[in-house]
Amino acid sequence: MTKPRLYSGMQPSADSLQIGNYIGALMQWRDLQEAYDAFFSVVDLHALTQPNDPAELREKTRRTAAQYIAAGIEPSKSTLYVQSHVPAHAELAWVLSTLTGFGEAGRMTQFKDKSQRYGQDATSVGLFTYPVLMAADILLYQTDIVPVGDDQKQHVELTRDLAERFNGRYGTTFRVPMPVIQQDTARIYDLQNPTAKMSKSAESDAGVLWLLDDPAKSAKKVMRAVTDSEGSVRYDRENKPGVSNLLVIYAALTGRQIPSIEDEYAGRGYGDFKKGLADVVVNEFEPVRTRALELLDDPAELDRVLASNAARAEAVARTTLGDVYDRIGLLRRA
Ligand code: AQP
Repeated sequence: MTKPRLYSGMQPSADSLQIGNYIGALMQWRDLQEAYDAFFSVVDLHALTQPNDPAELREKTRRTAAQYIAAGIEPSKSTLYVQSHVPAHAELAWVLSTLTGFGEAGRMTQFKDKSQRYGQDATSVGLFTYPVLMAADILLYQTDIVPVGDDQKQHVELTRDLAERFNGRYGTTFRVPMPVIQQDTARIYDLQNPTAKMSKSAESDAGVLWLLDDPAKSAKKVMRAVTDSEGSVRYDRENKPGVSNLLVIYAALTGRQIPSIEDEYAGRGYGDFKKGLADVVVNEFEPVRTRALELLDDPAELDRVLASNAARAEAVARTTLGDVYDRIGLLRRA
C-alpha cells in the first residue's frame, strides 16, 4: 500500500535553527517520516523575500539541510531537497498566481503584518505572492497533509482554495491537502520575552536557543531565562509565561508530561529547575550539533545527497506540472 504524502519546509534564514524549529517541526517530522511518504524542503526561494547576502544564503541553505539530517530526517527514507533545485516550484507558482485574486492575496495576515513592518518601499511583490509559491510547493507533490504552525494555517487554506478552483475549472488535477496544526504545547516562546514566539530572526540573541550554539552558551541562556517572582514551578501560560515555556521545552525534549515535571520540582526553586532543564537541552543538542558539523565538514558529500533527493522530487513535480500545462492549454514542446 502506498503511504500518504506529506510536505513541509523551512526557510534557510539563519546560520542555525532555533529550538522552536526543532520542537515545533523537526521532532515531529522525524516521527511522521515513518508513516508518510515525506517531502522536506529547504525553501530557499521563499528566503529571497528577505534581503540576503548571496554567499551567506548558500551557506545557510547547506546548514539548514545538515540540521534536518542531524535531527533525524533520513534522506534515504524521506525526500530532503533544496526548493530551487526543482524548477517546477517557480513554474507552478506562476500558473497559480494567475488564478489568485489580488484581494485574496492581500487578505493574508502574514503579508499584512510583514508589509506593515517593512514599509511600502521595502515590501516586494515576492512577499505578496509568497503564499502562492507555498501553494505550488504543496500541490506539486499531490500532498495529503501539511504539518504547520497555526500562523501558516491561512496559507494552507489558500492552497486548498486554489487546488479546488483549478480542479473545478480544468478537471481533477491536484489532491486537496489538509493542514495539521501544531499543538499549543509545541509552540516555543522567546526566553527573554516569553509572550513572543521564538524566532530565527529575533532582534535579540539572548532569548533564542540555537541548535548549533556552543552547549555552555545555551545552558547559560536557560539559567538567565525570564521567570517570575512566585518561585513555584507550575504551568500557567497566562500568569507565568516564562516558567510555562520552560516546562513545555522540558516536556517536549524528555517526552514527559508537564505534571510529572512540576511534581519533581515542587518545593525547589527556579535555580534547580533551570539547572535540570539546561542539562536536558545540552544533552539533546550535543549529538545534533556534532552530527551537523560533521556533515558540514564535507559539503561535497552533502551536496551529492541533496542532488539525488532533488532528482527524486523532480520526477514527481514534473509529472504534476506536465498535467497542469496540458490542462490549461500550453502547447507541449515537440
Ligand atoms: N517558536 C516556535 N515554536 C514552535 N515551532 C516553531 N517554528 C518556528 N518557530 C517556532 C516552526 O518551525 C518551522 C520553520 O518555518 P520557517 O523557517 O519557514 O519560518 P518561521 O515559522 O517564521 O520560523 P522562524 O524561526 O520564526 O523563522 P524566521 O525568523 O525566519 O521567520 C515551521 O514549521 C514553524 O511552525
